[in-house]
Amino acid sequence: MKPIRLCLLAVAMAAVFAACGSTSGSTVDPTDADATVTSADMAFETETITVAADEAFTVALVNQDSMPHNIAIYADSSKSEKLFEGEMVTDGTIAYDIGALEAGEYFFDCSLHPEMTGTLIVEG
Ligand SMILES: [Cu+2]
Repeated sequence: MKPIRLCLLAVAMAAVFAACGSTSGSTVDPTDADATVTSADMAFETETITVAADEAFTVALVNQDSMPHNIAIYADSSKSEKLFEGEMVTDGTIAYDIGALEAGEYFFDCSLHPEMTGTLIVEG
């Protein structure tokens, strides 16, 4: 019993250290961003973010995966009108400067993994 538990603990600790470890892309303090999206296990853990209308804003992406992710913003889930596409980041944090948007509800996803989706609410 005990050796197995110790082994599981070691695996869990390694995962935690890996998540806190290396970063790539431009690194920023996500607390400076107007909104923060966290991705882990091939999904956006933060599915809805809210920002103010008619002023430029920053969104931090905290990607805890070893797979690259980004945030791409579209007018709606039909993805017919792309408004923003961020640089990819792998196992790290990146901040995106996004231009002012009109009040409304927008759709975002990861360009590489379209099954990762979220909602951007721009409040007027
Ligand atoms: Cu992705």
